[in-house]
Amino acid sequence: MAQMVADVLVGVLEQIGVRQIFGLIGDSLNPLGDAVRRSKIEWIGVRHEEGAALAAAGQAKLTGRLGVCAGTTGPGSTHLVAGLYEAARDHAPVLALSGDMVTKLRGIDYFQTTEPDLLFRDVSLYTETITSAAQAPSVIHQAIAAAYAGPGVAHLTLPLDVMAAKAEGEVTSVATLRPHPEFAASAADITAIARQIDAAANIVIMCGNGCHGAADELRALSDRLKAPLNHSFKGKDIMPFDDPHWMGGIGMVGTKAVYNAIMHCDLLLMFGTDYPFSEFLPHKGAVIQIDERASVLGRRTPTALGVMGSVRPTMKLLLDQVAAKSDGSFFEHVTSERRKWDAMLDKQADPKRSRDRIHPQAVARAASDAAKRDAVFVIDTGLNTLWSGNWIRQSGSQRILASFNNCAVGTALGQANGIQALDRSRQVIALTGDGGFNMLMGEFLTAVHHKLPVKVVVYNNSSLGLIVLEAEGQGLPAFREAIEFPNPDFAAFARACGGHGFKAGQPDELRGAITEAFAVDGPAVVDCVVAADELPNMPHLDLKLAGHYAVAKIKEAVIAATGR
Ligand SMILES: Cc1ncc(C[n+]2csc(CCOP(=O)(O)OP(=O)(O)O)c2C)c(N)n1
Ligand SMILES: [Mg+2]
Repeated sequence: MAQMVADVLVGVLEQIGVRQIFGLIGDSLNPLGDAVRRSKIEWIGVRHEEGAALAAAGQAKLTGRLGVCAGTTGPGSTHLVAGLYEAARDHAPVLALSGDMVTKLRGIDYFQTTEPDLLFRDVSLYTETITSAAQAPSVIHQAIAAAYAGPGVAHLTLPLDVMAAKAEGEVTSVATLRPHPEFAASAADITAIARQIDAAANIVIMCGNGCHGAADELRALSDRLKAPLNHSFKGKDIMPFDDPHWMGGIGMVGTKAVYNAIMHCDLLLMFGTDYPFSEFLPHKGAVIQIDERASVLGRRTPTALGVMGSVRPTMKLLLDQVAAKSDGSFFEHVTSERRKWDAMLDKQADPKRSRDRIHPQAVARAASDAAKRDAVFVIDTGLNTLWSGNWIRQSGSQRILASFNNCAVGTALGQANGIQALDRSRQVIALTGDGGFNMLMGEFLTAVHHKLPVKVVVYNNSSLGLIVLEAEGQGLPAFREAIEFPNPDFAAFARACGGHGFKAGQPDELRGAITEAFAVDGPAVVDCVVAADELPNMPHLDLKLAGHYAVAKIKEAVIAATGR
């Protein structure tokens, strides 16, 4: 059979190591589907295209390699868009494919008309329609190159007639389509960093996503400088929770020990992080930032020195130049503060804390304790982010992903499905609020259908819990009618889908339910009914915010008494 343009596209994806395409087939995607059917690539049919985009994003975020998703003409592709922000905001390379009607029907308000290149404009670094067989190879190459260069989302519109047309040539320069290699900072920059480090007393090192793979160098630098290490949420999984250098996170997924250390240090080294919340960054003292991305240098807090480079090779060179410090008192102080904070976390997570209700911290801790040493955790958005983010005790070989910069509810299961498809023997655990699970619970059917044994832990508080806190933080009473909702029996739902379902309604059921769910062969849901009134820890609470909570509480009391 003569090659179609669709075969050219699938052929290059196969060559660069893409193993799955996540999508929902339909009219204009049929030539693509046919080419996939004849290839080594697995087609993973989802229940909602947002699930396809999330799966591709999850893969790309975990591996740094291209994830691919597809939606058909019009509505099939509009459904992709929301999920693609997960890849766009977390800068992960994804190729999104939109099927489209035959070219002769464009521009006349035909059935299912959209303008995909316009629709995908904001979420994509590159978007183009393939308009002819002759143009296809170079545009396909350019799209994948753009996704890797960002990294981010590239999008192609695929008109049905062009995809089914006879191919005119293959994609060339395939070897150029790969993640970019690490590079060290310049010698002059390294000398400048070393000079400032040598002149500073109390130093803190903040480790972001760019520090993955650099744990040994980070420990060596921490020892040399007597500098505590802390991490952004994206960096939490780099080291085991009990590594003595690793003092915990910053901000709401963070510890008071780290907040105080950052506020009182003389020099903060920001390595591979674009941590966005400036209020948790130093108000005084100096900052040096090292990152591969020139555009992130200096944009979150006043920065004395911004250096372009990848963390690992830059640190290797830096270790040859910086002098050892002898005063360990700052490090020891932060260590003792961190121990106190950890003891407080342990107390809050104790399943015996209340006899009649499960505290959400205990859910996170139970999942963490039951997880395999190389498990992948995928965390959803809401109050549950804080429970999972603060109470998981990572092993150092586990991975932790979340909707980091997109902060979108309903994203964990879809991403978990994509990650699980990469290796069905690895344990993948999605931790989600009930609001988040309800949003895309149909993607549990995708897991069952494609034998993706994801484990889903649901924090069931019958509420969009974080919104209570957000409203009160703005001095507004919580709008209960908008925030609270009834849930189905999630365990029964899981069984009805063909998966396994477990429920923990009382503290003494929690560990058993989670352990059993993690042990079963195949996808499982654990419905954990948790206390809805639990408040997260605030490593930093200013007077203005405290005042807003107080005002909101008074308004809520008045509503309770008067009904208005
Ligand atoms: C897609 C999306 N819609 C709405 C929001 C705003 N939002 C942030 S957290 C949250 C509540 C999530 O509720 P749930 O999943 O039950 O988690 P909980 O806070 O109860 O743990 C909402 C609606 C968002 N971030 N993303
Ligand atoms: Mg909830």
